[in-house]
Amino acid sequence: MDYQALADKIRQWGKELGFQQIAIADVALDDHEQHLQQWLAAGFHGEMDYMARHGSKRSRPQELLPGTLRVISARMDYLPPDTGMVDVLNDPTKGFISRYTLGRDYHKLIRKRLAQLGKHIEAEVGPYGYRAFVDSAPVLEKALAAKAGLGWIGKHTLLLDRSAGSWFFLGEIYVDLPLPTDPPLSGHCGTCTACLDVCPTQAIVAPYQLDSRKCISYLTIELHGPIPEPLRAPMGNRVFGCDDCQLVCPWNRFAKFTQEPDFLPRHHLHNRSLVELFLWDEDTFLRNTEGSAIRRIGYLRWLRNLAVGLGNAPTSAAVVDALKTRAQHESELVREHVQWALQRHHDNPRIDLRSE
Ligand code: B12
Ligand code: SF4
Repeated sequence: MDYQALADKIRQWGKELGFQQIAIADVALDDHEQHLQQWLAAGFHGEMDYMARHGSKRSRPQELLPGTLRVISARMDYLPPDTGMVDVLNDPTKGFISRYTLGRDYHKLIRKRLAQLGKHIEAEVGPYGYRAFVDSAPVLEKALAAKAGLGWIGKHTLLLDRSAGSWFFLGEIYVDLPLPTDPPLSGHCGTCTACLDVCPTQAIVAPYQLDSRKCISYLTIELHGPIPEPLRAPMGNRVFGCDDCQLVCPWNRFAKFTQEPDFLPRHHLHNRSLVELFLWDEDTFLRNTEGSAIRRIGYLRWLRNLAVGLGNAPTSAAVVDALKTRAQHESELVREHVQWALQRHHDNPRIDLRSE
């Protein structure tokens, strides 16, 4: 079997399936395994028990899928053409939703395409051992992609490439084929610390080290209970995920727009006022988030996040009235965040300076 020719075909099929880049690595992740263990030992995973649960399976692909020799990593860009996202972030009356969730949930779409790629390979080589993943199993996706040369891990801990920036998803196929591997890239963060400096909650505690417990993405998506009070004010109007460390990264000037219509922002999620989003009843929430990753957090955590956003919004009758509609909410989680927000408007009313 000419594995070099097969690797070239895999790249070509990948492009035809809508991936911007495909690259191949072996399965030795020794350095990353050490980093992962240190990260877990420091407790930086917070409540994400699944990050610690699988022993060494996450850093040893051959333990997750016995027989695995190579990992094919794939990149799919999700940056939507400019839709005034920065304006939304800078408008404290609006709810900021991070770019990766404005469109359809990426998991299904990418997994389906990877499964198709797996089938193409099968048609060429006959039955072989493989499995496709998109953030769906204990897989060290960034480390594998970095090893394959899809980019380097930046100081904000995301995978980053000189010509692609970081606005992309990763997915991979574990295979038992001895394909030729691609070389890793060297890092190009240099002395830049823009992502560390901009992070509203100082979650990037040192270059390449993220304390998830402080990251707004974790607080709004992964955390189940109350958001620690000292972190609520710095969250501003970020109600689902956070993009600040990517928005400020100079390499993202070179990022390309997505070619996937499914990743384009949906009108009922993007550029909406916090008040409007907060007043959705549960049926409206379920309807408007159908097919979106936002649905995964459920209605109560959605209200929790929005209550924090409203607590940080300029004081107005509309904001206070909206909060009051949920002051007696049956959920303690929601009630407590609403109380916090109302108290802020009571103790420290804020004027919207933009309208002066
Ligand atoms: C857990 C998780 C999170 C957590 C923790 C993030 C993190 N840094 O790990 C939280 C909830 C905070 C999160 C947030 C986000 N996430 Co997330 N997340 C994951 C997940 C499930 C696992 C990541 C992981 O393995 N973490 C473990 C720790 C140890 O990784 P780490 O801190 O990066 O450390 C590694 C390296 O940096 C290196 N390292 C550590 N120390 C050092 C020191 C030096 C000197 C060096 C050189 C290297 C090094 O070794 C470690 C092991 O590889 C992956 C999917 C997957 N299965 O891989 C998606 C994933 C990383 N997330 C993704 C996205 C899009 C996001 C958000 C942008 C979403 C948003 N807009 O809100 C934010 C970005 C926040 C940020 N700055 O990272 C994408 C990233 C794509 C990309 N371009 O890199 C992924 C790959 C999902 C996907 N399939 O596309 N996420
Ligand atoms: S996603 Fe936001 S909160 Fe998390 S590290 Fe980046 S800038 Fe900080």
